[in-house]
Formats: sequence, C-alpha cells, structure tokens
Amino acid sequence: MAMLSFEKKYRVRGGTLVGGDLFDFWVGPFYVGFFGVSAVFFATLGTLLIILGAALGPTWNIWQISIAPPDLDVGLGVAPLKEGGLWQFITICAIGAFVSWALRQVEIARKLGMGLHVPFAFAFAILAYITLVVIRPVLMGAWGHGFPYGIFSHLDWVSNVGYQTLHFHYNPAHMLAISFFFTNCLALAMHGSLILSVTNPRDGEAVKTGEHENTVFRDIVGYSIGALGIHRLGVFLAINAAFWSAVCILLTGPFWTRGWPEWWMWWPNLPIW
Ligand code: UQ2
Repeated sequence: MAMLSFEKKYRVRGGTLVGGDLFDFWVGPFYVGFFGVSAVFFATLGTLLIILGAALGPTWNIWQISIAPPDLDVGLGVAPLKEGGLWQFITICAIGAFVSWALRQVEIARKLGMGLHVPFAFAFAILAYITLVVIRPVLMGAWGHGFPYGIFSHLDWVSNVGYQTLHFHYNPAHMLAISFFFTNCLALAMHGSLILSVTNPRDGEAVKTGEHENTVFRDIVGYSIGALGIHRLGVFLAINAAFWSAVCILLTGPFWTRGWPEWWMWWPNLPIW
C-alpha cells in the first residue's frame, strides 16, 4: 500500500470523542473507534430489518420491494412492526448509522490534526434526510408523511408530494437547490477536466502546474478563482444544494399547503402596480 510509511507516522492514539483507547485501533486500512462499531451495528441491524420487511412483503422484485411508514392515522405514535413499525425501526438505524459515520469522521480529523470540514459537509446530507423522515413528519403530525423505503415507491412518493402542490418547480427553495446542483456540476466538470488536462501533457512534456491552471481560465473567462478557491466554491455549492433541498421540502406542507404556482401571487399583488 503506497501510503503505508505516511500512515505509520500518523496512526497515533488519541482524538477520540468517547471510549478513550477502547476502540482506538485499525482493521486493515479502516479506523474502528467507538463510532465505527456503532456505525456497523446500526447499518447491519437496519439492513437485516429491511430484509425482514422484504420477506414479509408481497415481492422479492428488487424494484418493487417497499417498506412503508405507518398510516397517517397512527399520527406520531409507535406502530406494530408490520404496519410501519419496521419503517420506524429502520429510520432509527439509518440515523444511528449516519450520525455514527459523521462522528467517526470527526474522530479521524481530530486524530490527524485536521479541520472538521468533511463531517461538517456530510452533516448537511444527514440534515436533509432527517428533514424528510423526522422533522417534516413531526411538524405535520404523522410519521406517515415520511417517504417509503423502496426504489420505485420512493419515486412515487416524490411525484405524489410534488403534484399535491400542482407544480413543485415553482417552489422558490427548490429552484435555488436545483441551481446549486447545476452550478456544482459545472464547477466539478471545470475542475475535474482542468486537473486531468494539466496532468496529461503531450508525450515527453512535463506535467503542468498552478500557473497553467490559472492561465487557462484567465484566457477563457478572464478570471481564475485559484486552487484553494475552487475547492471552497465546491464545498459551498454542495452544502447549499443539500441545504436548500431540505428547506424546499420543509416548506411544503408545514408552511405552505396551496399550489406552489400560487405562492408567486405576492408579485402581481405588490401595491406598486
Ligand atoms: C480555477 C482554478 C482551479 C479550477 C477551476 C478554476 C487555478 C485548479 C475550475 C476556474 C473556476 C472559475 C473561473 C470559477 C467558476 C465559477 C462558478 C460559479 C462555476 O480558476 O484555479 O484550480 O479547478
């Protein structure tokens, strides 16, 4: 393994958040830690419960397997396993696994003396998931507002929730989120292609460096954001994409129940007209 000499130097004790030295060791390339154990525990239990849900269900067709949340009339109560209880259990396991994974990222960053940017960014993905299956259902008074765990069934859920507000693309936070996803795609395409281009010069020529990177974009668009800047931009765009996605679904239902096109009536209704 190419990095082994580096890793020997930095595979040090400490930086753990809980448990002290208890799980402070590696298995092959993987750091374990308390949160490595809890992540594997929740992921394994959650996966087994999904398989149990599939076994109880009417099909083994991978596209059609679906584990649904409780009916709306269960409200925020606890449901029997076969009537949404599995979904509730699986949701707890998913959150347990995701949060464990984030805290394991924190421990590894602390161990290496690095910033916490990786867990910070990942936290926005977790936030978006928790918004869908906990925060919004709680605000609407029923776990049944969560989305079902299935490949086609979650697509049906997205479509249905969208049509409930006539035209989801008129949701302003959804517009913002999509704009961030698109810009993120543009930025990564620009960055990925630039890095590959400087590392693949003509035969016999040396690999190019930062001066070339800057010059390419100064020549094309008159501006270079810089080697550090492009990564700041990337994290900013990615985090905002996840954040505004969470906002756009949180608004829908708890804070806006009519059609999204109608929301724009504030514009023609401005008194200045
Ligand atoms: C850049 C730069 C990089 C890059 C890229 C740019 C040397 C290796 C892609 C160019 C980025 C610009 C001009 C900003 C684009 C803005 C948006 C909103 C997409 O200058 O520095 O580093 O990878």
